[in-house]
Amino acid sequence: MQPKAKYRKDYQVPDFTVSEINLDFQLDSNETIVTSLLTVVRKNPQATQLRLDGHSFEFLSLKYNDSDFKSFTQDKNSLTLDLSNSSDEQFVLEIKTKLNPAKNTSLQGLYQSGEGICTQCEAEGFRQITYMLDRPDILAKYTTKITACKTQFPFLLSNGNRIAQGELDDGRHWVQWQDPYPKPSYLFALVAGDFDLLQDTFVTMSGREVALEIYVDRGNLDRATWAMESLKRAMKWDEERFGLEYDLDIYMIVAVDFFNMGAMENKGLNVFNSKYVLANPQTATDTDYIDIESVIGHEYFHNWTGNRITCRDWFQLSLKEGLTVFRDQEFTADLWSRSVKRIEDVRLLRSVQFAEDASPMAHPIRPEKVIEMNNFYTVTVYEKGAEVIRMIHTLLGEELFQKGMQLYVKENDGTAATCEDFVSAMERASEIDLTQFRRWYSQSGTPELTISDEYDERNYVYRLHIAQNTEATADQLDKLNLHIPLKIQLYSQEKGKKLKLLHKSQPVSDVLDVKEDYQIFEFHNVKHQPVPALLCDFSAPVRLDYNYTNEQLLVLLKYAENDFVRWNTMQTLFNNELHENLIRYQQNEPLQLSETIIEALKFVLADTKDNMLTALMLALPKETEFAELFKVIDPQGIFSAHRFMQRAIAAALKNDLLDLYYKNQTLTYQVNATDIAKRALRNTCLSYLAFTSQGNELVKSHYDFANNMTDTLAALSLSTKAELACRDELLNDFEQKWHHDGLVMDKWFVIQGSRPDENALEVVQSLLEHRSFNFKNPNRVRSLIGGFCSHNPRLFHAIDGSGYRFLVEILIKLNEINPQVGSRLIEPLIQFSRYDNQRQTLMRRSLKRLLEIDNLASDLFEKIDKALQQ
Ligand code: B3K
Ligand code: ZN
Repeated sequence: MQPKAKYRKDYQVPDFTVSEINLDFQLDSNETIVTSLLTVVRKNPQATQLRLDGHSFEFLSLKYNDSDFKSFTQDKNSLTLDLSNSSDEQFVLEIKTKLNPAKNTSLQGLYQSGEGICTQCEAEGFRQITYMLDRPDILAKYTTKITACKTQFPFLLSNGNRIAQGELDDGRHWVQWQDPYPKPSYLFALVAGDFDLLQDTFVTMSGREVALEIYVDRGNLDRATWAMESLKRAMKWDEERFGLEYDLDIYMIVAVDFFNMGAMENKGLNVFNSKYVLANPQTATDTDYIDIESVIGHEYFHNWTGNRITCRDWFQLSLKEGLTVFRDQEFTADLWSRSVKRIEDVRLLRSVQFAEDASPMAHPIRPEKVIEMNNFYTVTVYEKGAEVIRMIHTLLGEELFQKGMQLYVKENDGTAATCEDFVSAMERASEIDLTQFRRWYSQSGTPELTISDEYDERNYVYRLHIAQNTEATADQLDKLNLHIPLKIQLYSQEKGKKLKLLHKSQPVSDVLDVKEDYQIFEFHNVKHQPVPALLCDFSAPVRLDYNYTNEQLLVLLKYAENDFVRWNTMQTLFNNELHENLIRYQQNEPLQLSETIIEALKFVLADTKDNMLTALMLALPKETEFAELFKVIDPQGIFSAHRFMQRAIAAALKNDLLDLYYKNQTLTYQVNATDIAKRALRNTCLSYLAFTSQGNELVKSHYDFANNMTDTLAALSLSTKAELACRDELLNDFEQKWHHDGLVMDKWFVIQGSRPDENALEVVQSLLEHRSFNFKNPNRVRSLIGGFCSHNPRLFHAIDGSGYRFLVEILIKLNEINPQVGSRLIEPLIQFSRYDNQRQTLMRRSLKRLLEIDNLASDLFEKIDKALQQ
């Protein structure tokens, strides 16, 4: 039987709700007994059937107001009570179930992670614990009692406040928790285990003291301090920027090793992938530090945007995710560098989200149709969702945006809301019409702006001709015009001076409201033909087509005030150059490096104002970023053009690069903006130098003298990328030092997966047996297998089909163990329409093989089915 799709348009107000839940867990790794007391309220007096969701447990018993109850039917995923003989407006159900956490490899519901036990209920994991109206618009008050062996599970945690605890004669103990805030079942959490505990406090803006607790595996206490500092920064920032204060007396974070995603915002008890908690200079890179802070912030910010105000149904997921990503982006931007953060976010959006829009999985940020909800925790819902919020912010400005936020919170606190509730609050608070803007919620695809300009030198008039178009996507053929905020600047050709934007003689906004399929914007009193900087700060998630000359690009690179524009200009120069070389490669002509690129890079290297920006501007776009510019991707050609550019730039600028490399040493390791920037710049220089005759010597000594993971990893990764003589020695050394630590080994596995030498697949296959590898751990699987399938495009797409066959074997296994992880890994395979016919045939064949698996999980089915229907 094929899994059934749900549609947004079919939403119905529930007939029943649950006002209170009293849970009792008799916890044991192999046999846990759950007793759930549900206070059910009949909201529709006519309703006689109560359907509860539930699967993957053993059902023991059901009582209705204390009496055994037999009028029900069951199927694989639900239990339906026949209530035609009762007219109670309110009643209590008692449901008993039996679970086996140790056998639950899906990592949803209640499962064992290492020696501990924890839960993951979003989106629909609660129904793997007990029967429940498992939908986000059912808000109930939870009381949870956990009883378990005291030596095995000294800590027993759940949401809210600890209200009672005690010991039993048989060596077990119990703790009871109560969460005063009604919440949907997906925010329920339970954790039991033996941990080291880091404690601190935070005093909120109204003067309340909150206990902060971070639980980590024993021995890891020194790796939790950064997370704690990050949490305090997040709490303070949310008060200062959004006026939002924490509402419980305790905030707990638990780090676990087995986790399907990054982290989970359960009320008062966040469960985190240990990757986003643990850090010290020996084990974590600068990027890890920043990522940890951002994920800690993200989950914390959910307390308001997600928990206090949750989603009416899962189609509204972007209501909480897009908004919370926007908030975490702003948090990082305010604490570190706004432009650097913007550049990084745009890189992700353009490479991964644009690719999703072009794939069979294309969907609007508020999807219309879903088979497996877990498949919709996507870059579209999250990152494009955040871009949509950012556009509202651009249109309204900070002050009106915050006014809109306050109204949104006031109107929706304690409820399950919709995206429309949010937009409507923004609209009413600002009195800015967002009617057309709302289409961003319902329309998928990446819009393209085609821009040309004309200069009327007699009348000093400059005109921009702007056309918008969104191509059909897999899910939606007809596209409407969007309201696109296009931020621009004009620069003078000679001195690169920024010009005032005037209409008649009145100043006009630098944000153009693009709304039609074709519009002309006119600027007056422009004395010379200007150079336009378009889409400053990436003011909308669109592709831009304007035919810049090299001279214009050099003006923007040198003089634009907007950092994003300058970085983006360098990207354009790189992309043009890569493109030309790709064509030369495909036509069997010798590849070459232009004078323009050298001039641009020399300028960048000489600019010492902002090391981090210099590092970002210096780096070539990744192969996967470059690939996104093409309808049909040539992985071998892209690899070769990329490789050529790396070598040619290194050869042409060796002395400048060496000079910067030596100038930017950091002696002690500190996590601050200055030092992070120095390391980034130095390692970017090394990424070119590795490809020179001195490469081996430099990389080897970089590795030997590194006193932190950022530098160690830079060297290790370059030794494989540039296939240096020291490669195997460094890889072995790292393995010897870290094989006991899975998190650190993930870095090594990614490097192995993405190694460019021809036998990479063989290596990856043999590493499936490595002592640090564990097929049941999502982090390991993503590092090694994801490293190969997503970060090694040339070899994954090997023309003999070996990469595809490998992924099929892996997915067959993951379908049994953990389909959610499998469904992430399958992405490169469903994007077959982006490749040549020969590869397409092989990829389709692989998908068809998968479709034949018995018991194909809905996660994989949904993606494969969509892909093959193209
Ligand atoms: N809300 C969770 C993600 C849940 C994913 C379920 N498959 C983490 C987050 O976005 O904060
Ligand atoms: Zn989130």
